[in-house]
This record gives sequence, C-alpha cells and structure tokens, in this order.
Amino acid sequence: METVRLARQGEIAIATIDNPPVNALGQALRADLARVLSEASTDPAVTAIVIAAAGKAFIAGADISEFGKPPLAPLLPDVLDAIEGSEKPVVAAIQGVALGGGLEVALACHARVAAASAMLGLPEIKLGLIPGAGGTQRLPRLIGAAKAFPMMLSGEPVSAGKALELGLVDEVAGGDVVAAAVTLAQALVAKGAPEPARERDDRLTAKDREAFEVLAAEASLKSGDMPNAMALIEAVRAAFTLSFAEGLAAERALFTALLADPRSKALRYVFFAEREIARVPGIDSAVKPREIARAAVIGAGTMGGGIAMCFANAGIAVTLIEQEQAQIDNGMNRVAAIYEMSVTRGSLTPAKRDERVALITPAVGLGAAAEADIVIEAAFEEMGVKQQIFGALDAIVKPGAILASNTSYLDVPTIAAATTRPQDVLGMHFFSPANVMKLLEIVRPAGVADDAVVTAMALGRRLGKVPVVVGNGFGFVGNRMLEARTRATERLLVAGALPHEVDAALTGFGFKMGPCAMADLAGNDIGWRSRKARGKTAAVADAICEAGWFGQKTGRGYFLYPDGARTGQRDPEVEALIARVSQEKGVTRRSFTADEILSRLLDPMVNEGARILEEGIAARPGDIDVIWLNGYNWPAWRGGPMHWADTIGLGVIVARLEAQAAETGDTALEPAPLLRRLAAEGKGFADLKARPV
Ligand code: 3H9
Repeated sequence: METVRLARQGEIAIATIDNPPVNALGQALRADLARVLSEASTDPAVTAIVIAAAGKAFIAGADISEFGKPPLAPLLPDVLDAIEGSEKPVVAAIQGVALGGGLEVALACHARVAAASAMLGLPEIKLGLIPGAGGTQRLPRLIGAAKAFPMMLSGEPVSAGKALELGLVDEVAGGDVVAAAVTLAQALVAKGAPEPARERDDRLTAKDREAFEVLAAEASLKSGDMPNAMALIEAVRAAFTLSFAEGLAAERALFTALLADPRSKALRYVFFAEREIARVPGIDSAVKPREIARAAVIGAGTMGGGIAMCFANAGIAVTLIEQEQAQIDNGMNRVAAIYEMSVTRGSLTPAKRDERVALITPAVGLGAAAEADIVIEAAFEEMGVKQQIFGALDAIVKPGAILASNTSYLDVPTIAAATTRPQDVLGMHFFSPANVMKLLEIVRPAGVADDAVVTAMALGRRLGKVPVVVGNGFGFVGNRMLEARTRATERLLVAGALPHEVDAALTGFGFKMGPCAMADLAGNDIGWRSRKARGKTAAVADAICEAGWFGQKTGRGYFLYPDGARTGQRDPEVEALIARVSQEKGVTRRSFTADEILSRLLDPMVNEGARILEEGIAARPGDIDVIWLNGYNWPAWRGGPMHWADTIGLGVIVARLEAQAAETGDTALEPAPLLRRLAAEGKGFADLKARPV
C-alpha cells in the first residue's frame, strides 16, 4: 500500500503522507516520499511541492521499532537532502504533531506553515538519543543555537504560535493548513525560492555562540547518567565549528553511537511497554467502556482526598463521602490546603482552583453514592470494614455502576462477595500521593465483567494515570515486589551492611531514594503493623519501631532527622542496635560492596516478578516494568526490573540467587521455576508471550 498520495492543485503538487497510526517514517514511507518527490520534481507542469499529512499527526518521527535493526535505504538524511536540494520550492503543511524526524522533514523544506493547533518538537533526548537527520544542524541555522538547544535538550514540543515567534515556521494558518501552504508555495514560486536552511548562517553569530555555550555549560553539569546531553552539546557546537555537511556527519556518528547505548535501548523499550499496557490480553479490543459522568469516593483521608482531586483535576464531578461531618470537614480542608499550595507555587490559577474545588461535593453517609457511575472506596485497609461498605453500597448504588476498592493488599473477590454484583467489582490501587503519582493498578478478579475493566482503564487514562491491569493476589504486583526488596534490606542489615550503605547502592543505581530513607518517609510503623497482623517479624525493623523510631515524623528511624530535616543522617544508636541484632542472631557481620548490595536487593525482586508472571498476576514482563517505573521511581534508563534482569542475563541472576539461598537458608530465594526455565533455554523475559491475568 502506498504511504504517500500525490495530487495536483494547479501547478502545485501536494504529497499527502498517510501511514497510520501516526505517520512514523518507516522504510516504506521514506521510499514513497523519495519517489513521489522525484516524480513531482521532474514533472514540468509542477512548479512547487507541498508536503502534507493525513490523520492526527503530521509525522511522529522516525519509526522507533526500526531502531537497532540494520538500516534500510533510503535513509532519512538522504531523503531530506533531496527535499532541501529540490529546485522547486517545497513547503511543509504541518497539522497535529511534527516530532523528531517529522520536524526534521519540515526543517528540510524551504518553508513551513503550521495549523494553529500543531505542536512541533525534537523529543529524541527522551529516548536517550539526539536528532539524527539534521535537526541539530538545521534548527540552529533557522532560529539560532541559543533557542534551538533548549528545545532539543528538554525535548518538549512548542505550539504553532511559539514556533512562529521563534522563526521555526513562516506562518500559522488561520484556516485550512494545506490551502495556506499552497498559497505560500505559489508566492515562493513568484519571488524565487528562499535560501534553504543549510545555506543560512545569519543566525549563527558570535553572540548566539556565547549564549549557547552558557546553556551548554549548565546542561553538562546536570547531564547525570545520560550521555546524550553531552552528545547534543557536541552536535550543536558543530553547527558553529564545521561546515553543514561535516556537521551532519558528526551528528549522524553521535546518533548512531547512542542508538547502541543500553540506556537508549531501555528508554525505547519503555516507550513501547507503556503503550502495550493498553492492550489487555483476554479482553476483546472492541469492548466499550461504560460511561462515567459522576464519581463517588468513600473515605476522605489522605488517599480518598487525593483520589477525589484526581477526578476534579480531570473535570469529573465527584462526591467525597465520610461517616461524620467533622471527618468530611477535615478531608475538604486538606484538599483545599493542597490546592492552595499549588496556587502559591504558581502552578494553578485561583480560578482553576475554585473550579476544581466546586467539582468535589462533600457528603456524610453512603447514600450520597446513589447517583455515581463509579464508587471508589478508600476506607481503612481492613477486610471487615471493606466488606461492610461494599455490602451497604450494593443496596444503594444504581445498576451498572462500578464498585472499586483502593486496597493495596486485600483479596478483591472477598470484597466483591459482600455484594450481589461481582461483575461490577474490581480493585483500583492508587499510589500515594494519589493526585501526583501516575501509577494505577487495576485489579481484575475472576468474575468481573470485561467492560468494567475496560471502563477502569479508560477512566485511569482520563485521570492522567498509567493504568496497568493486574491479577488478584496479595500485594498485587508493585507492593509484592517491594516486600521482596524490604526483606532483602533486612537481611543485608543483619548480615553486616548499614542503612546508609544500602541506600547508597540504590541511589547509585539511579533511584531517588534508598529503601531505608523510603521507609522513614512512609513511616516505619506501617510495615510494623502489617507484619504484626500477619504474624511476621523483621528483627531490625521491629527493634527500630519498638524504640519508637517511626521515621521522619518522629525525627528518627533508620536515620536521624534533627530539627525536621528531610534528609537523614547516620545514627550511631541505630547502627549499634543493628549490630546487637546481628549478635543476638549469632551472625558475624561482614562488609558488602555496593554491587553485592545491589544484587541482593534487586535479584529477589526479579525472582518475585518471575513468580508473579508464573501465577498470571501480571500479563507481561513489560507491565511489571511499567509499574516499577511509574509507582516506585525505578530509573527509566534502566528499563524496569525485568528488562534490567534481561540485560544482566537470567543465568547470572539464577546463579546469584542460588548462592544467596544456600548462604541464608531462605527458600524464598530459590530461583522461581520460570526464571530457571528461561535461563536454561538461554532466553530472557522479553521472549515471553502476553497472557491474560
Ligand atoms: C527520531 O525521530 C529520530 C530522528 O531524529 C532521526 C532518525 C534518523 N515510531 O502514543 P500513542 C505508535 S526518534 C513507531 O499511543 P498518542 C505507538 O507505539 C522519534 N511507532 O498515541 C502506538 O502504537 P500501538 C521521535 C510509534 O496519540 C501508536 O503509534 N519521535 C511512534 O497518545 C499510537 O501512539 C517521538 O519520540 C514512532 N515514532 O500519542 C514521538 N510514535 O497503537 C513518539 C507512535 O500499536 N511518539 N507510535 O500501541 C509520541 O510521542 C506519541 O506517540 C504521539 C501520539 C504524540 C505521536
């Protein structure tokens, strides 16, 4: 099928790109574009060419799925060279998004017209790359490096209006963008083609270079673990120091090297994993969501209030319900205070705040949930409480309403059993703070209707979340794996590591926080209570709680937080306490390297992830990775725990787990059968097929 259609409007040829879903520049499109342009160039009846596109995007960039495979001709830089070298003016008619290679196509044209709603950007940096088809050379020539560099460094697209202001487009079309591009093309024919970007150097002044170098120095300080910021600096600098052709070659070499970098591979893997979650194995893609116009949230604590804010922020009316007036007043005050903070910080206007607060109706008593299309229960995490609420809701809410529990650990079918409508009951596990965190685990118990799951997914997206469908099972996916890491932390502390060493290994890996600082922030008493309820112990963590050291809120936990400090300091008393625990257990403490600590923290998580896949609690390894990236701050450039394990090699992970299991006698560390099988077959998690949860 042809991906570019050629039509004529008088003497102007219009090449319309049509390569759904987003006009990515795969090989077929590159070849068709090159062929159509050559046809139009050689047609004596044609005086100018407009490149337009059908669908929601002008062009979303290079086809990311082709990266890492042998390059197929024609290469994009060569197609762009032909466009720019055309003797007949070529005008881009940009509607929707022009991203990456898509914007580079437009930059190679002799002029650009954008629809008012268009967005233009070079987001390659977010994939661990830099523009690779002339973006780093043409954009500085068009708008100056001091403006081009920040656009490429942030990867954020700009609006058509902003693009006009920058000089990136020549015109913003009031009406039809193709018609405007045709008119501009005619005007260019009349006055002779303008200089192509590659021949311009009027913007690359000494002053521009100076301003760029200041920005480059700032950026190199912040570039952290990503090598592509440095490559971007080098490529943009080449626009000043090298000829256009040499600059292009330098850019291409940097781009190609980055393609092979594991950090870029991980980011590209994440791009597709985050889109894959929308396909729920076992549910027909034709199943339609139910309509959600009004919601109710039960429980106005921190979690319930945060969830109500998610609805209000998305423009959906929500009733926030408590048992007593004083509780709902407190809850509404908390919500108001959070909105107020956003106003103070300047991220929300007072008018928007009022709009959002007005969407939240406070109420006392479950009766207020009667008209809701979805009810999310965020009450106390105790089965009896949840069952009572769901039983009562069953008699109140209208038929077809979805009943969701925001439980973090409890058995959803048992909650559903309190109703006469298990087909409408599922879990929607938000993460704290609910109005900020992106992750949403949607728990799909046996017996729930497919359209209820699809509704929860669609709603999650409306709320700006990353919704992942998971199976029912203690702690679902994220918290179950977190528990494996928490147990690993305890083992390390008993064996000889200290809290700051454990945390440093994880922050060195790329996490914002280590497990000890995270426990101190969340409150050590939470885990303590949950362990007690399940008859479990953790000698160090229990001893810290018995001393009353619950974390930041008490000024000390694994670390000391003097005068309300938010960053902890080493605490000699805690370290002595840990040494005492080791002694009581008859353990001779030894030191651990950061690498040893890392493998002891992460390998058990991977093992738990393998069990989760085996039990059908997660549909795909990628789903687990998306959960850890969006709910637990796993560094994106490491691709998530399952991807990370694949990069290490499952055989290595199996051997390390076996050694740990033998050393500690902990059978939970025995490699999961799935992990063993994949390792024995020389495969990775990436080789697994999706299965229904
Ligand atoms: C680049 O251009 C390098 C060049 O400088 C140099 C080259 C030599 N490729 O996100 P959605 C698929 S690097 C392949 O759900 P939305 C996506 O997987 C590239 N596939 O829709 C999904 O497939 P499926 C620079 C792509 O409306 C479907 O399209 N460009 C690509 O929420 C719909 O996507 C970027 O980084 C692609 N480039 O958002 C832009 N893009 O339905 C990346 C999308 O099978 N793309 N797909 O799951 C985006 O930011 C968003 O997809 C976009 C649409 C805003 C376009």
